[in-house]
Formats: sequence, structure tokens, C-alpha cells
Amino acid sequence: MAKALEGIRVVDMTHVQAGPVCTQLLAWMGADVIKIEQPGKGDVTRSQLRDIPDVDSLYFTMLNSNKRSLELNMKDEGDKEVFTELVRQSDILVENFGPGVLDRMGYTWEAIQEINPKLIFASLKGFGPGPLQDAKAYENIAQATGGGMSTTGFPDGPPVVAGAQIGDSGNAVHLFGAICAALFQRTHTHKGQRVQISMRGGILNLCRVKIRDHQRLDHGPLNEYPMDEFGDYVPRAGNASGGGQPGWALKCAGGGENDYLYVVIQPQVWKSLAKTIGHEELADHPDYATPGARLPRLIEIWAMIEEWTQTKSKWDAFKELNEAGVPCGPVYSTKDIMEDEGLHNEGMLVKVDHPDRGEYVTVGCPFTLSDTPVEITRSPLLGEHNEEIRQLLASSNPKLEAAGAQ
Ligand code: CAO
Repeated sequence: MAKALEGIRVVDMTHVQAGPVCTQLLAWMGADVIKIEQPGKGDVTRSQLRDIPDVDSLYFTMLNSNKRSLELNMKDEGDKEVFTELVRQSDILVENFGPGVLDRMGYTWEAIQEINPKLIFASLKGFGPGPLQDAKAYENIAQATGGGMSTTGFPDGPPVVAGAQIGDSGNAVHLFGAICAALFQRTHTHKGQRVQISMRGGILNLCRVKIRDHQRLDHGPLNEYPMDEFGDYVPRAGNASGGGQPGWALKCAGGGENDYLYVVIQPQVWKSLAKTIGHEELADHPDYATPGARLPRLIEIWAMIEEWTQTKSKWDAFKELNEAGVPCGPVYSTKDIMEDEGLHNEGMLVKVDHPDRGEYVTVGCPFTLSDTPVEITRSPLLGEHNEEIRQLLASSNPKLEAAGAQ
């Protein structure tokens, strides 16, 4: 069965996290992803945060599966000819170098269009057009400048970055979607186009509800936030839910730092929640029975529910509240995640074998297509596919062979 992107070739000039996660998704969808790496050095993450000496790090292996690796020195004229031929024979080029790097290599958008007018040229940078366009960026810089940090944490604490890598892996998903849209448009325009994304813009997209709340400030307090006084910006809301239903993380038995259950109070299940926690008298009580009546009493209500959750493990509390129809979720530590059989069964945690590292666990594809089953294969060793790719390119461009491309 052909996969969604079978027959599509990707020149992968990505490094670190944001770009590689995007091209890994393209590879999982069946594209032939050729990762261009600096000879003898490769993607910087091969050697970053290494847990085993001289072995590609988990940082690299978990972000670069299903790809081929081709070493090319982009400052060498002979290697640039190989690169040019690869661009000619490809459908997509993805890069997340610092601003201007590809231009300095001689591959401006105009030059790329001349080489291959059908190529989709996708770039991820820290910032969009404007005063910051030439600045480099990493995950936390995007979270700081896109509204993520100022709205994360508790009101009496400093701004905090999210553990989920929304600037890098989150934006990789934005970029993947944009590339697929451009690929679809090409089916009727028969030409490529420029796809650009800024990490800051992507964070802002994910902070959409905070910008919603900012505009609500003019019309009164944000009642679902755990404070009464507001300034002229959206404060950090601790664990308050960003949605229309109030939520909070409640302590459970055990006393560990992750012994918490996140509980949401849905109006339609208030009665059954009240009954489950042993406060049936509140089910129809006028001070508690409606969302409006509950809002000013949320702190008191969380304390009542917590009195109940603290008598149970997060797993038992989860089970009982779930049975009562109350939306809730235990806070999983990374250990809980790794031991979760369901995540292994659904393919979100996958064991992969590696010639140097042995077996390791990687995170699988976050979506499924019924006609494109994802089979995760290991990341390539540096330059593992030098010979086969150079031969492939030389077979349709003999001049390349003469120039020493082997
Ligand atoms: N052959 C020869 N040279 C190569 C090469 C190759 N195959 N691949 C890369 N290089 C060179 C480039 O030519 C460039 O050199 P010059 O500055 O002399 O042109 C250099 O390596 C790469 O530059 P860079 O700015 O991309 O890398 P950096 O380590 O200085 O900065 C980063 C890294 C991530 C801050 C920057 O790439 C960036 O801002 N990227 C865009 C945003 C982004 O993706 N950030 C998130 C990364 S995940 O946290």
C-alpha cells in the first residue's frame, strides 16, 4: 500500500529540534527524507546531552528516525553541485538555520526557484518580518516572546516555561501542516512555493486563549482566574483551566510531587460530583448548583473535592470520578508514562533498535491515517547513505560523477 507521501523527496537541512521533528513527520508519512549534515560533525544534537560516550544521543535518535543521512560541505563547490542536483530531484526543502544562512550558501529563494520551480521551500525562523527578523531563537526564547511564559506559572512566582516543547516540537507540527497544504496546492498549480513560519508566531497561535482573556479584561474581572484584582495584562493563572469550565490540580494520597488529579467541573455532572465526594447536600443547593453560583466559591469547592481526593491514590480517584462522568486526569510522571501499557499498545511509545545504542524507546506519531501505517525505523548514522545517494544523483547527472561525486 502506498503511503500518503510516498514518492515525495525531502531535502532536510534541519537541525536541533524544531526542523527535525517536522521532517520526521514527513518521513513517517512515507516521504524519502535526506538529511544534509556537515561532514564529520553532523547535526549538533548527535553529540548534545549524550548518555553513552561516542553514541548518537537520544536527542538525535528520537527526532531523526526514518531518514537518510548525506554529508555535504555546503562551503565546498563540488558538494554544492551535488546539493543543487538533489534540489533539482526533490519536492520539498526544509531548513531551520539562523537567518540568512542559506542565502549565504548561495541558495536564495530566487536561486532555488531557478533550480527547481516545483520545489516547496519551507523555513522556520525565530521571528517573522520586522525588527527581530535577524535574531536567532531557541525554544524558551519563543515561549518568552510569544506570550507563553508570562501566562504560565503561579501569580506570586516568576514566569515559567512549559515542559512541553511547544516552540520547537509544537511549531514542527505547524510547519508540517503548512508543507502538506503547499504540496496539495502544487497538485493543481504545478509549482512550488515559499512556506515560512516563525516560532514566536506559532507560540502566539497556541496562546490564543490568553489573547482572548486580554480583551475580556476591559469588561470586568476574569472570574475563573484564582484572584480578584487584575491589572492591564493577563496574569499567570496557576492551574486554572483556560477553557470555559473551571479546573484545578488536586492533591491525592501518597504525598509525592506528582500525586495530583486534575479535575474539571462540568455543569451537567455537578450533582454526581457532589454525591461522589460525599457532599450530596450541595447537589441542589442554590449557592453551588449553578456555574454562576460556584464561580466566586471555587477555592472553597476545590478544597472540598481535595479533602476527598487526598483519601485516595490519583488512580483510584480518577477511576471513581470517571465512573461518575466527571472529566479528570491523573498527573503522569515520566516514569508513569514509560510504564503505561496503553501508550505502548497505541504506538505512542515505540521500541527501536540501534546498531551503537541498542534498544531505546522513542515517541511515536501523534496521529494515524488508516491508509498510512507508520513504521518507525532508527535514525541514520552520520553519512550512512553518502554512497547510495551520490550514486543515485550521479546516475541522472553524469557531469556530477565527473566532478567527483562519489
Ligand atoms: N556545510 C557547511 N556549513 C554548514 C553546513 C554544512 N552542511 N550546515 C550548516 N553550516 C554552517 C552554516 O553555513 C552556518 O555558518 P555561517 O554562519 O558561516 O553561514 C552555520 O553552520 C549554521 O548557522 P546557524 O545560525 O543556523 O547555527 P547556530 O548554531 O549559530 O544557531 C540556532 C542555532 C538554532 C539558534 C539557529 O539555527 C536559529 O536561530 N534557527 C532558527 C530558529 C530555530 O530553528 N531554533 C530552534 C532550534 S531547536 O531549539
